[in-house]
Amino acid sequence: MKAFKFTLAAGVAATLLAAVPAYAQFTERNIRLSNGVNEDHPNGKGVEKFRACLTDKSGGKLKVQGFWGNALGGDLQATQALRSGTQEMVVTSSSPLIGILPDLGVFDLPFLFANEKEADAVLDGSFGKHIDAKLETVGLVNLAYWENGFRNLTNSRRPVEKWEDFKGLKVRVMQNNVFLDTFKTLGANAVPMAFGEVFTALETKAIDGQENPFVTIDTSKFYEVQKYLSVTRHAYTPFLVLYSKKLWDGLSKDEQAALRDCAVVARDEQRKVSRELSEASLNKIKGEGTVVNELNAQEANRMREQAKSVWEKHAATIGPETVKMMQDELTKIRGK
Ligand code: KDG
Repeated sequence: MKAFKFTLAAGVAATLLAAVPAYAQFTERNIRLSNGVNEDHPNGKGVEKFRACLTDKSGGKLKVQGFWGNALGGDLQATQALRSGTQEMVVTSSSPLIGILPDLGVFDLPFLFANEKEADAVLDGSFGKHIDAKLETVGLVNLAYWENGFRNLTNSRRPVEKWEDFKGLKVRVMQNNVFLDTFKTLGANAVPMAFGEVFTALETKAIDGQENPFVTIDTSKFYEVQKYLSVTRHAYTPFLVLYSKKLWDGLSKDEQAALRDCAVVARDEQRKVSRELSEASLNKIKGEGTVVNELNAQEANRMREQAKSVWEKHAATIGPETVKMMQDELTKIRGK
């Protein structure tokens, strides 16, 4: 029996190693990758695909250890750990990082993208590379853009059917001045707060509402403490798949290439799962008793008009070159 087990193990090892070209340079590494969301969020499938791809390319030498639900700290705290070289990776929203790189605020401009197709084209094209280059100057290597998604409002007090209904609602927003201003401009009492504190703040009624994509409202169970969901699609936030540049610079070219390739393979899986789960999450939220309303086209346009002033106000802090580049890219994609 022992001989059989040895032969089997040797066979598996040989298969794994056969997948790796003899000349490839890989070192045994444990890559700690943290998320603010829970593992049943589409990021769970993304990390699974990323891990399997790296195992295949490195013969099992590059291992990914996933941490969920802010186990290694919130988005900003984990990102700072990357910059100091004490953690390898984080999958984080771009929004909490604008204090590190103001240009990231461009993604928070209200009603920027009309649909996922536009978002993918901008993020995976020259504009995404423009942001990637800037991220490297602040110690962060972005391997790919995954999907956080279109954001919608939940609250415990009333349906929001027109922008005036925001008045007096205490709404948690990400720690980001563009979001803060957007919700203040809509009349809400905006409260910046780290993601990990949101559920308790909603449960204790310290805040009335929050805003996130359906899959996050589902997998973070916000529906348990939110009576109303209003489909506003007021912003689309990407996830950055970041590697510590301090640690990246110590990797071989083969390891860097494998990480980049696998983050893109995993991106396509994560987006696919995110878009498949989105509808299912909305139905689940409805099934749990949350009252869902969709803004009609006229009220959605009025909300867009009301939030327009945020663009002018923040263009200077985000960076006029970055805002113009985004606008030019969208004009090109829309064929206008
Ligand atoms: O780590 C990712 C989460 O923190 C992400 O869901 C951030 O959308 C976000 C929020 O509302 O903070």
